[in-house]
Amino acid sequence: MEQAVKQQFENYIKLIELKLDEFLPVKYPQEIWESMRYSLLAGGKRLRPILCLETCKVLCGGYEQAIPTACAIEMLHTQSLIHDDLPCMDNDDYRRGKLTNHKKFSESTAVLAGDALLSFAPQIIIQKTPESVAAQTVLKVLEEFLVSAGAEKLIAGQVVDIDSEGKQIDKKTLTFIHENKTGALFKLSIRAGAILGNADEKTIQALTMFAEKLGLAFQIMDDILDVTSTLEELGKTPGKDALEEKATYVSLYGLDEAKNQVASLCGSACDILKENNIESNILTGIVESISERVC
Ligand code: GRG
Repeated sequence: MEQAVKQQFENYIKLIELKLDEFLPVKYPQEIWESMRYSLLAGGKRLRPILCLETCKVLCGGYEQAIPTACAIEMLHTQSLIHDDLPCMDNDDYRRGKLTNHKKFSESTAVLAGDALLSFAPQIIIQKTPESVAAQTVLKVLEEFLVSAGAEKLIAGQVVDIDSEGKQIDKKTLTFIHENKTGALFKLSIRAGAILGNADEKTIQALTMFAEKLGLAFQIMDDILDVTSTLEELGKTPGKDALEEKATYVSLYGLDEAKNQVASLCGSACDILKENNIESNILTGIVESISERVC
């Protein structure tokens, strides 16, 4: 990746960290706010908020109006990680290179920290989106956010994922899990950025297709890295999928075919941008960083 694009990424990350810190102060009772902040400010690639801000910027020249939504999406993502790591779900000790929330605090605090982030996030969209954004637009973004977080998307993916542990599942079921468990938040990030950037319906559709390819490529890459990486590289425990007898793209298709699929999805994602004259070094940089990680 070119130095100038790397710098743009770093600028986005700095801005997102700053705003997350500002939007989530410590209040009474201190422990719950500290545990929310512990996981939210623990690092992470900040891919979803960057996608939201950059999509908005590429469409209307600025991203100020998308900052609260981008931060709210990172809160939702962090909530899903806290709950996913709980003993009753994936039972993980490490996340983002640190102890998981329930290991650092307690199981009850981790459940409540996730719940609190989930209800705090839409509050941020409502309270912090600039008044210059039409109420109708804010409502549309809120609807996208709530549907993505709910039983039709994120929760649906997680339920089928948990239910599939130790079972032989077909490729259609695996795609359903990936599209909802991971894809939903990529789609939300990009669609919300497009809505806040006042995109027309055709552009929103094109970006939705782009998000679908990107989200699937990202999850397949996550499956690949689970078998090829270390705890230090991942910031979380590798090898969990095999241990829990989870069907993944690697177990169903094999490592080489999984890599081929990432390359093909990344190629299609870039084509969608080109065909729709959407020029963004950041969006193509994200696609490239996914395909490069598996090569
Ligand atoms: C919304 C109420 C509610 C519940 C959520 C627990 C759950 C239901 C869903 C789990 C979803 C999940 C953990 C999906 C995995 C997605 C994934 C590949 C995460 C890793 O993303 P990265 O690599 O992480 O972007 P960082 O730490 O860099 O942000």
